[in-house]
Amino acid sequence: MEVTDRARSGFKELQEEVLKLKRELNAIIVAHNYQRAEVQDIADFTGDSLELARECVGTRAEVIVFCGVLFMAETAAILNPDTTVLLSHRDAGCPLADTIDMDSLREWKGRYPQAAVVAYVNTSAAIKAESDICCTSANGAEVVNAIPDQEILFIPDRNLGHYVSTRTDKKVILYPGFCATHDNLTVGEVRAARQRYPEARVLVHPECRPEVIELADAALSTSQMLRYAKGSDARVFLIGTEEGMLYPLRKENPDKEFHLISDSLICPDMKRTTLETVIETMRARKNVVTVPEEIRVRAKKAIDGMLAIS
Ligand code: CIZ
Repeated sequence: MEVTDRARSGFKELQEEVLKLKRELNAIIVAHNYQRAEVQDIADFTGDSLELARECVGTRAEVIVFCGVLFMAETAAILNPDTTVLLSHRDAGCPLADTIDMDSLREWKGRYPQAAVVAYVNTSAAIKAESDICCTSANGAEVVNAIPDQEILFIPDRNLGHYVSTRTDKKVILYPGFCATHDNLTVGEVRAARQRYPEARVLVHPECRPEVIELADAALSTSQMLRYAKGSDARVFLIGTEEGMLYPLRKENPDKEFHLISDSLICPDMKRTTLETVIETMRARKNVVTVPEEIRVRAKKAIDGMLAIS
């Protein structure tokens, strides 16, 4: 998604409007690594969902504007109960998080009553509240290996769960959810990209299919990709995650080249947020994300369990 100079000057006015509203609302703005470049540019913090939620803890701002998708804004609301959290687009959801609802979780728990439920952060607050502990794509294996249970019901991403299972001796039961954006990346696309850039390092997200991960040099969360690219002496990288990630990678490493493995690595929900939707959200103080206290307390326990380990 290359941005022309003309578009950039259009963004400038909108960005100034966002900054004005930010002062009026006493707000902070956080943006996920997958957001549009012009949205990342107006954020006080960018990062992965957990980094952002933690960045907000202790904020003196009255409002957190979360540019991302619903489960991420919920995590911010869980960790910051006294601050108003606004989601940057009303319909920005996560199809992966939606692959599991309370009925299916209870059914799977019934099938494996002895298993500990490890929930990827890409789940609703209600699902987190029904789980034993959370994990992110950066710390899945660390969490699974740290808890005493030998049998794990990993929800909802089967690819991340499979990746974790290759890093533990424990029995990992996979729930069949997946992120369509990552799951669509194919072995053929990775091979073709490698042919175009034979010298490149291939970095993919662990939400990709096992056979794609096998072809990569590393399977990394977005925060890990940033650290890897910075610390690596390689100059060219092929990236197998959502397109928005190219922006922070290029910004932090102007002397290196980053290419998306496939043009289809675009999450429609992440792209719903634009500068216009941020402005509408802030002007109307709308899309307030709340988590009922009874759910919040139990979901926070699952998140805190992870934070104590990782
Ligand atoms: O937790 C996140 O932010 C997600 C969804 C991905 C990542 O690797 O950062």
